[in-house]
Amino acid sequence: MIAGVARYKEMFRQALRIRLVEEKIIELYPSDKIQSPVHLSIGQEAVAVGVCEHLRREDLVFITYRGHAFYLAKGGSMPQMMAELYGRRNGMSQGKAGSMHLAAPDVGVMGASAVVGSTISVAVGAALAARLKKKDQISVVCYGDGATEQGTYHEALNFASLYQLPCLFLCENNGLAVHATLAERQSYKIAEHARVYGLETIRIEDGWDFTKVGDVCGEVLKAIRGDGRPRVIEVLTCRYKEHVGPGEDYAAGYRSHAEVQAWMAKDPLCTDTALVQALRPALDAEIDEAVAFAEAGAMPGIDDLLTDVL
Ligand SMILES: Cc1ncc(C[n+]2csc(CCOP(=O)(O)OP(=O)(O)O)c2C)c(N)n1
Ligand SMILES: [Mg+2]
Repeated sequence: MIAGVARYKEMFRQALRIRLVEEKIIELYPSDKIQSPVHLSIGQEAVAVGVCEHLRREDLVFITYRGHAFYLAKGGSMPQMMAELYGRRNGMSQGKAGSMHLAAPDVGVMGASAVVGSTISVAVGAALAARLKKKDQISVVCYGDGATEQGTYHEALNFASLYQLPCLFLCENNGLAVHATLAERQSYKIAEHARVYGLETIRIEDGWDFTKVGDVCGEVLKAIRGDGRPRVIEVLTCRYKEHVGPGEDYAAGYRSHAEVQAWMAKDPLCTDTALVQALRPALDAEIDEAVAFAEAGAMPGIDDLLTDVL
């Protein structure tokens, strides 16, 4: 693994790549070319970049509707993602899945769902399959703080702990479920509570710090590969944009602009402007190519309506 300044730059590049793709989505959105609701990861990129630094191609990730960052960090094709958002035939699911259901099984992105918490038990099933087939493979499931309020989350943690399955439960805690804050919703602390199931848990407070997230994920994944037992990582993070859509929603009154600005003041993608300038031209060129690929794609026709459905 690369270290020091080279590692910082590479992780920064990956996080910036994701942010710039989403900023392009924001720019394109008013044109109505994107045929899909979008839940942007802007502000949360360090989580995906940190964990994917230590994942192998054969490791599996199960993600959420806020999935652009994980899809790209795990190696999903950017042009095919963009074409998918455009609803075109050359999209990764021929335009039928949209932004909320990204998948790229060839690189281990096993899929996402709009139903909160619904990929958690699927990830545990995949970890059980890996155990039974004696595969050296970890299932990583990423979910939001809101998903921990679902029954399936608790069933999955209990089952994975009981059968000691090679699974990493990775909670992206942005403190919000749509417009509801943690204080309004939860009587428990996520990491502390997961210990009830006998799982080792770690909480990372500096979720903007991709190298720190990478360091912790590296240690935890090494431990899972070593003994095949499940673990939990909770990362505090910050969603900069509205819950769904390309805009901001401070007018909704559930949080202040100052709160988000305090987070941005620590975020290297906002503060290290020299490195942004240096990396931007190559990334912009890659993103422009992805957009051109999407725009060149054919729209599905009536004949496509029932293909790949069953
Ligand atoms: C089972 C289910 N209940 C409710 C919803 C409506 N809903 C969509 S997103 C969301 C918030 C989820 O919050 P969290 O898990 O923290 O993820 P975040 O959006 O913050 O990334 C809710 C309640 C849903 N999609 N599925
Ligand atoms: Mg949340």
